[in-house]
Amino acid sequence: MKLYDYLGAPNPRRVKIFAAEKDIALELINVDMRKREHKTAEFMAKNPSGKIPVLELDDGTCISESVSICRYLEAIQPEPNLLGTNAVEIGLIDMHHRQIEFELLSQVGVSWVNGPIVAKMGMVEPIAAAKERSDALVNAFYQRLDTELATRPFIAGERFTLADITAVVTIDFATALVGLKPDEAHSHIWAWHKQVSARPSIAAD
Ligand SMILES: N[C@@H](CCC(=O)N[C@@H](CS)C(=O)NCC(=O)O)C(=O)O
Repeated sequence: MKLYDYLGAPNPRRVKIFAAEKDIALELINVDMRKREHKTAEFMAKNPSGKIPVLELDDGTCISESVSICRYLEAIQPEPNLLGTNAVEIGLIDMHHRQIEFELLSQVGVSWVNGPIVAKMGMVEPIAAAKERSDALVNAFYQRLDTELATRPFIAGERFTLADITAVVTIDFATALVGLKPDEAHSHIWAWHKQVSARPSIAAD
């Protein structure tokens, strides 16, 4: 199986961590985003959205969307389970994961797109007011997350799941490239971050 990837890009990173947790080997194909290789006709035939990651199966089937790829990987390699084993757990993990995606990752994305690095690339006109709003939403979400992580060890409860993978990848990207590092006072976030970052799947990436 091939994974179309770009080093440092958060979405492929979460798939690579998910696969490593399950000891699934992926052949990584570098798509140079600086050269816009993700917008070529050849790549758009694999994913008309023009985004990475894409998982290409040996028969040529292409699956895009990080979570869809993770669902496929969980189906072919159920252990260790990362998406839930019974109805309640599946619902709760999905709930927490969607909140991380829709309330944190998406807002970090808005701050990124309207921030100085993307502006320097000259691809889109930054909207300062949009960044101001998304920065505030990210910081408010960090505050909430810190409170929640005071009551449980992992994002979705008592064990490590896809929700932790998406959260750590989002926070690392926000810290390194978007200027949105969680405040040092968020001790529960940082204790959780230290614990998950020590996992071989995350430390190796
Ligand atoms: N919803 C998609 C988002 C994928 C995505 O936005 N990937 C980024 C790299 S991390 C990308 O390819 N951006 C290029 C673009 O939006 O044109 C997923 O979860 O995989």
